[in-house]
Amino acid sequence: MAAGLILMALGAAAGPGPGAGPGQAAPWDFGPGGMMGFGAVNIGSGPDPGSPGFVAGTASAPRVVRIVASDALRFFPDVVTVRQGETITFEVTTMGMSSHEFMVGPAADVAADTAGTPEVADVAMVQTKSLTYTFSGPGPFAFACHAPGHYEAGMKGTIVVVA
Ligand SMILES: [Cu+2]
Repeated sequence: MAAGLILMALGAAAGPGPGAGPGQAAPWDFGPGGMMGFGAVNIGSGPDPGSPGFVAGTASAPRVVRIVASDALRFFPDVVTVRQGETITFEVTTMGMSSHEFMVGPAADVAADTAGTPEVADVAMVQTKSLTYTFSGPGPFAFACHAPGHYEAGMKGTIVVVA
């Protein structure tokens, strides 16, 4: 049943964008592990701010948001909504052959690849790395991959901050 729900979620979420085709193994399907809460193996990452069941992430209990990095040089999702002040743990999984980076922080620093901006690097095929970040202030915040050529190809995402 859980697997069916996951497949439905994937089908609804993946849409026509870059991602796994039908029948393709999904790297975030880690098998019969978690079904609820932080152990959930669905890309939907749980309710967004404003949705029923939303629970804001805190420093001691960050909200987990799953991100897939693809060979199409895109992140999925490429828009993440957070509540101002929330602490998020991004679980970044590479789906495809190329390795990616995931940088998150103030949009200007992310765009400029400023040294010291939080990031994880060398996320290789079917590997997952996590990065926890607290969205203090109204932003703007963003995320990006600065592997050579990737950002220029459009491998970036937007953080929407809600009050
Ligand atoms: Cu990349």
